[in-house]
Amino acid sequence: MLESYVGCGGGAMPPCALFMGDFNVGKSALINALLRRETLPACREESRALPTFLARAELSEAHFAAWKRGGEGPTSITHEEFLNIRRKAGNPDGFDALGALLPGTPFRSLVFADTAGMSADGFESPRLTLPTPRPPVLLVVVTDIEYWSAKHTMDFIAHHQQVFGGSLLVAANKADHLNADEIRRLSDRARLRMEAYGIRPAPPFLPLSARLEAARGLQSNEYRMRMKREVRDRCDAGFDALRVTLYEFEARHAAGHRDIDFDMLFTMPLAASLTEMTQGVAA
Ligand SMILES: Nc1nc2c(ncn2[C@@H]2O[C@H](COP(=O)(O)OP(=O)(O)OP(=O)(O)O)[C@@H](O)[C@H]2O)c(=O)[nH]1
Ligand SMILES: [Mg+2]
Repeated sequence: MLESYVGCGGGAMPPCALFMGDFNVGKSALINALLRRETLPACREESRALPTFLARAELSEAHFAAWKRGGEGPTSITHEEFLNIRRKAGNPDGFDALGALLPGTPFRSLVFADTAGMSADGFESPRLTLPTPRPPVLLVVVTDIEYWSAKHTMDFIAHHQQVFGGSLLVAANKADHLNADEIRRLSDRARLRMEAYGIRPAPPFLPLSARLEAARGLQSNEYRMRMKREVRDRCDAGFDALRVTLYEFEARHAAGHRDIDFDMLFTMPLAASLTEMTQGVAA
């Protein structure tokens, strides 16, 4: 069970699910699948993603904003500008973070935070520190299930298990690349491997597939149809476990906070921690 927080500011801070992991493992694709819309670019090309915060808002259409530390506050932008700023050359104003307020997404008050791939540009082993009192943040460590036990990933999990006090899970994505036996074998061994590495208690390890999930609601999707039933079932079960964990985390921390706006997104303590971490590594 994931630990609950104490002293999270009288419920004023919205709970947040933070997605971190290597470049190209599917962080953005997972968030898109969870929110059931293609808000974030998910592509093979390496992105220099600024920390990006997404939340639900009672609006008639999606709104996007960019933010600069020490600047005048959020700048309203279009979705196209939002996508462009995520490319390095598309950010001449030097924004530090991006935000999206989306109508009708499944999570009422959980903020989603997307981050840059860790192995990009020497961004190899970031260490995130959280302010005190610890804000309600659940860290989703996203990995490619085939390479999940690489040393830098184990180090990353071991370090952040301490920082997040157990509010951490491993999303082992791209399980659609494996057969059912391989998925089962890797999942069975994951706990032992982490414990042997000194990660105790081992966090939940969820084999899943953002790609299969994105196609789940679609009738007769070719990619899902091609997949062996057992693989599909295991990936769906892993994704359901992720979704349920996020809903539970949201329910535990959502009480009493007000509607989310851009000012709130960009002034969350987590936003400062993430921009400092990103800039510290880039410097
Ligand atoms: N087969 C398969 N491909 C996936 C899956 N999830 C993501 N991908 C693909 O993997 C590539 C990277 O996905 P992204 O979501 O952009 O990965 P990311 O971790 O956000 O990448 P960066 O932001 O560059 O660090 C894209 O081509 C996705 O279509 C999956 O579950 N299965
Ligand atoms: Mg991404």
